[in-house]
Amino acid sequence: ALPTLAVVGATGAVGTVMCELLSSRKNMWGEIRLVASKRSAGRTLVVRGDEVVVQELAADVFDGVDVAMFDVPDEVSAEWAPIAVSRGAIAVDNSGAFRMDPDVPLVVPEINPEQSRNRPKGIIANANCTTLTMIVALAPLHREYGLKELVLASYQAVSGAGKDGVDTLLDQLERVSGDRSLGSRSGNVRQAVGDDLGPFPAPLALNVVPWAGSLRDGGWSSEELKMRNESRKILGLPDLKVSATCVRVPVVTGHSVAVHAVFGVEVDAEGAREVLRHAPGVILVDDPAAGEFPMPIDAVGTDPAWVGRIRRSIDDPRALDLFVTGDNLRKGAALNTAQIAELLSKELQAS
Ligand code: 2RA
Repeated sequence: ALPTLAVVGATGAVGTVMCELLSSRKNMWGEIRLVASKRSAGRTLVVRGDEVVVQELAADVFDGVDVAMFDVPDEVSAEWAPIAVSRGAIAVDNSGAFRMDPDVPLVVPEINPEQSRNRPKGIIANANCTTLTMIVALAPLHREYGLKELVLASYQAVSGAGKDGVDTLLDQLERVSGDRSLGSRSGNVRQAVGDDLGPFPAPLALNVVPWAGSLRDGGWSSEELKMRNESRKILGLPDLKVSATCVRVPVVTGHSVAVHAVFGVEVDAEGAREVLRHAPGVILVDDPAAGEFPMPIDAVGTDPAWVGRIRRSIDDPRALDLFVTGDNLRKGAALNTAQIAELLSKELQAS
């Protein structure tokens, strides 16, 4: 029989995309249980064409479940993923709660699928969306040239902060759209936007905000440290030098990263393009003369990492500069989780 799947957080921003993906990908599941907080329990969602009633999160919803996906905040995963495991499920967690735990593999199926079998805690972690956006494109370049250092700047969409982030941006855009005074030097976006900043520390409409996550030592944001620590773990490079600056931009969905990557040997842009043309999960979009570059408006709703603007550094023949864009709710979250769960489904069916 096909394994039973539970989707915890089914009604959230990522959970909604997960339901779409489970309806469109090759079916690897018997029963699919949808689970959410008390507030959303009782709602009906459509998965694989069937109406499914959302159940409230409780220990017994995991009875008989083989694989439980968690698309919920860190503290909910930290509490409930071990409960799912104690009830016999393998947990695939999309929160930050377990990513850096040495006993929890951090799996990207295009890069390190074999690690999904080594799960001493019964938990497999899914990387942060900003890391996932770029890592699928960087891993094949690392295999070819040997990565030494990354200097990164992210351009993160508001849906990374959930539905509240999206509503906040759209409300703010409505408030500024008719205000022609904003075209003059005396225009004041803060005033036009008003007090409701939603989950962000500053207005997102007509602005960019160099901040995502929470404050950590040395002035770094948690999101910047995630890019560093998770890249090191996924690539198996504990000494990789990584400096990231994470920036929120007024885009609904689609995280982008500008990458300066230094390798151990000399590189050339056409060689890198050739590597990326054949890399799984990557689409090369690199024809600036024709106006073709990777952009969120094109990448949204698609599976691959879109890569382009590939240049060899003028000042360092071992360095490449490039731009990557991906759907932060798909490869950045739901898709990668679904791919990990599908590895488990295959494993369970074979055993
Ligand atoms: C963000 N990476 O974009 C976070 C969400 N996991 O806010």
